[in-house]
Amino acid sequence: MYITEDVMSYYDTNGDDNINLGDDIEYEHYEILVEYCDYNGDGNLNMCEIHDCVVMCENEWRDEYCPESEHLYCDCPYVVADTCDGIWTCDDIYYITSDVMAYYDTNGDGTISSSDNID
Ligand SMILES: [Ca+2]
Ligand SMILES: [Ca+2]
Ligand SMILES: [Ca+2]
Repeated sequence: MYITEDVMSYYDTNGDDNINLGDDIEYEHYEILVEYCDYNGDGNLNMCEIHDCVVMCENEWRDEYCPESEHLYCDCPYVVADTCDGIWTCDDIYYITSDVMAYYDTNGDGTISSSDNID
């Protein structure tokens, strides 16, 4: 995680959490990063792409120097701002689920059933 943040703070010079040509980055570096890390091919490198890229590098390193070690899998710990309005994140769904349950599960047994007091 710290490595990812170092990479971001180094290359993301305008602080929008994406690495692209709007940043003060040498074109050669940008090209290399995009070639290896731009998984969705949009020419931007966001926090999760950098994160996955660092994980991939770690796994390549393991293949070479510690082939006995299993590959590392890490979910991206960063929230990447999505450009589409109105989408829900897993956190949103969690809170909405809690709200729905609190509203309909009137006897608090963790299920919504005919024994609850629903209109
Ligand atoms: Ca940027
Ligand atoms: Ca991308
Ligand atoms: Ca219930």
